[in-house]
This record gives sequence, C-alpha cells and structure tokens, in this order.
Amino acid sequence: TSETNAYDLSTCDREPIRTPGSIQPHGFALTLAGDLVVLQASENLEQHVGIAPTGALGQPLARVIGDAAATLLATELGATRIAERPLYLGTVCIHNACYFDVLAHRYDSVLMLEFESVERRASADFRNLYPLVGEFLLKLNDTNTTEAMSALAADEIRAVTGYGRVMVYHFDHDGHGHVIAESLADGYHSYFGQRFPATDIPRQARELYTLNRIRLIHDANYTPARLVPALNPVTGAPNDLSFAALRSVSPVHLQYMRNMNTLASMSVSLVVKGKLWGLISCHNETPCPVAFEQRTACEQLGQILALSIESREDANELEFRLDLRRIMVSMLGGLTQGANFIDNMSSVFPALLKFERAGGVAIIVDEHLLTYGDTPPDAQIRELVGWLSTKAHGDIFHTDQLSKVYAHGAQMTRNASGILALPISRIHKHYLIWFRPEVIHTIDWAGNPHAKEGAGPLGQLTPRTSFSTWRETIHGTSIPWHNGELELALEFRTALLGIALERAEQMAELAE
Ligand code: BLA
Repeated sequence: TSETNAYDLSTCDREPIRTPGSIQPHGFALTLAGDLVVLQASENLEQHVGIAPTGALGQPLARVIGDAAATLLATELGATRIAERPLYLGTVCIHNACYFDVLAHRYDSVLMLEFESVERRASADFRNLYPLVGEFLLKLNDTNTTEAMSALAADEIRAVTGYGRVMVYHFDHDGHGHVIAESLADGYHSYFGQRFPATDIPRQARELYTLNRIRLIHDANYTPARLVPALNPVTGAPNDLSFAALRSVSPVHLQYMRNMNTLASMSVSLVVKGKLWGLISCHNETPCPVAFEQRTACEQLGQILALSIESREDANELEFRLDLRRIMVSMLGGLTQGANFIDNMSSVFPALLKFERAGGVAIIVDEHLLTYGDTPPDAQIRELVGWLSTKAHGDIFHTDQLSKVYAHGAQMTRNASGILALPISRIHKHYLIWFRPEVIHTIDWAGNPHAKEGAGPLGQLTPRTSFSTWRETIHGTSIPWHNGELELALEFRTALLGIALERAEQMAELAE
C-alpha cells in the first residue's frame, strides 16, 4: 500500500550517509589535531601499515607513517591552504613497501588525511589533464544538443576510467532519472533510454551530491573500516564524512549495486543553476580503482558538461520565449482593430492555438461560449468553468492531467487532458481556456518500480532485484505546460485588459 511505501521511503531518507562512522577499506584514514597528533585512525590501519589503531592514537604522525612520509606531508600542509574539499598532498611510500596517494581536507573541526592505496610508485601526474580537457572543449564546440554533448562526455569518461559502462543520467521534475547518453565496453548491456525511479537516490544523497561532486565505490563487497574512536574527539559526535573520498556508503545502496551486477561505481554530479540536474554514473562489473588524478579529470569533464548544458538550456529557453513573444505581438496587433472583443479574438484563433501549443481553445464571455479546434462539448466546458471559478479564485490555472484534479475530467481526457485557464476579467467569469489532447506515452523503467520485494532487515524498502525493462503506459496526460508558456499567457492577459480598458474609455468619450 502507499502507506507502507511512504514509511519505507522515509527510512531511506533517514540513512545517515554523512556520518557512517566508517570508510571503504581500499585505503586508511587518520584525523589529526593542528600539531599533527593523531586523534582517530581507521581500524584497518594495521592491514595497511602494521600498526593497530589504538597504538596510533595520541602519537605524532611520523610515528605512524614514518619520518620520510610525515616530513613530506608536513611540508605540503605548511604550504597549502586546506579546506573542506580534499586536496592531493603527494604520494608517499610507507615502510618501504606500499604507496599511497594522500588527500587532505579540513572539516568538522579536524584535519583528515586519507591514504589511498595506489599501484604506481610515483606521484600522480596531472599534466595529461589539460590536453584532455582542451580536446573535450573543442569537441563540445561541434555539438549542439544536450544529448550529443552528454554522449561525448560519456565516451571521454569511459576512456579516462576504463569502466565498462558510463551513463549520463538526467532527473525530470519528479526526480526520476532518464539515461540520455551512454558509452559501453564489449559485453555490457545498455540502459540507454531507460527510466530509474526517484527513490533509487534518496533526498539526503541528492543534497550531498550537490555539495560533493564525485564519489567512488571501489568494491561493493567491501567490509567497512570503522574509525577508532567512533566519536570525533573535538566535537563529541560521529565524524561528518561528507567530503571524505573514502566515505563508506549506505549498505542499501551496496545491495542495489550487487543486484545490478556492478561491483564498482563512480558518479559525478551535474549541477546546473545550483541544482542537481543529473549524474554521470559509471559502472564496472569487477572492483576497479580510479586514482585521484583520474577522478579530478572526470570531475572537470563533469563541470564543463554541466556548464555547457546550462548555457544550451538558457539559449533554448530564450529562443522558445522569443518565439512565443512574436506570436503574442502579432495577435495583439490584430486585436486592437475591430470593435467586438469576441469577433476580434476569433480572428486570431489559429495563432492562439500555436501560442500555447494547444489542440483547442474556448472563449467564455458571460453566456457566450466560442470554441475553436479540438475541444470538449460546450456543456462540459460550461461545467468546467463553474468548477474553475470556485477552484482557481480568478487565478491562472493549469494542469497536464485534468482527470487527476477534476471529478468530470475523466470524460474529457481525449481532447482536454491538459488545460490552461486564463481569467480575462477582474470582475466577471470571463475565461480563455486552452485544451491540450491526451498524449499516451510509455516509460521504459529499469525494473518495475512498483514491485515490492519485501522489507529488508531494518524494515526499509529493499532495492529491486531485477533491472530488466518494465514498460508502463501512461494515460490521461498531455504534454506539460512550459513556464514560458504560463508567463506569456499572463502577459497576454495584461495586454488584453489594457486593450479592454482603452476601448471602454473610447466608448465613454464617444458618449460624451
Ligand atoms: C545512492 N543510488 C545512489 C547513487 C546512485 C544511485 C548513482 C550514488 C552513489 C554511486 O555513485 O553509486 C542509483 N545508480 C543509480 C541509478 C543508476 C545508477 C539510478 O547507476 C542508473 C543508471 N536505493 C534504493 C533504495 C534505497 C536506496 C530502495 O534503491 C533506500 C532504501 C538508497 N541510494 C540509496 C542511498 C544512497 C544511494 C542511501 C546514498 C549512498 C551514499 O552515498 O552513501
């Protein structure tokens, strides 16, 4: 039932993903005080450097990772301003054996050092980043749709990471995701064109991903390594790992990944106008490391893609509104001529339809009702007007699913699934109503989003186990009303009222 659903989803929303208390074990972490004395260590310290975490607490950094590594890091720390985003300090060799990329960030009252185990025995090399980003920019210049730009980014990120599947995933108004571009290695099946329900990525995760633009899950089968002690000694609360690169992720999500047969995943946030527009989501069937330098490249590609999408959307929006304005201006030119308002309006009927991408339009002035194009029968329109005048209180009203809000809507879905009603008098029940026909469409979901597969151990909704295409057919909706269309409709009304006022004054003058 929808009740259990609401309960389940709110438990997803409450997963404390910023304060998991642990990290992913492909590296270790230390928190330090200003004097580089260790405050906390991850419990896997011993596996990585042979010292138990309790043995490290209260010790200077050099005692834990050796003099050479500690000196290098201390020098870098002295020369760099460390803020909440992890910065690369260098690659250190600990106990002449293992190499680690060291990331530093200062957050939640402590300095956190993260040591990511790496294969290479040298420093990270960021030099290839610039040609890569430069080439990407050049190629972007030759594309002109969001989909084409996204496809380029997907290819590029797959080349950088070596992952098997890279998808660009766009959120719609309801938060559902749509795969709009994809790059695949041999043997990986496609999710292109599929929808994923909003609940796959809960609210707090979206919030975090707007702040922290990249995350990596190295191996979905990992055993988390807890921080010791569990509470941040400075704040007395669990550490806020929002910006930590090794942050352990939600166990529910790890199950989701295993169900999807992807053991490694990386996702890069696409933030457009300050909002999470989508993600670049990367999968690999087997565990797969992506070192900091590659992640940085991916983060930059993601930022460039987001900026390009932003400017493309701005340009499209502008063009769309400009077109509407042209139609509106030409209509108003015609409306100022004749004497009778209704006659005047009927002379611009075709333009009115185009103006609001409608199938039909009706004008209601007192007892007069005039329709054009594909509209419901007059009696139904009059009934609708009665309802509107109680419901919309003289404001503009729009819906793309009338049957959902209006009891008699179901009988008029064919030509009036969508309506936009514009009151055109301040005193009387005068309306202009545009009607949009039903557009039956199908959604290919990656797995049935309505399937209940039982509660998990914590009573939460468990991730679905099948991602094979599940087709849903949507009835009773029209294409949605665009903000520009609503705003221009209001402008049109203002102009109409202006014309009416002028007309009334002229009449008064004539009468004198
Ligand atoms: C996180 N869910 C995520 C993330 C993605 C998805 C990309 C971000 C972490 C990452 O980079 O892997 C979902 N992954 C997808 C989708 C695609 C993909 C949609 O590749 C499609 C292409 N998830 C559930 C349910 C719950 C849930 C039912 O399915 C809740 C009970 C939770 N998902 C969940 C949580 C996170 C998450 C809590 C945050 C993980 C974290 O960052 O700690």
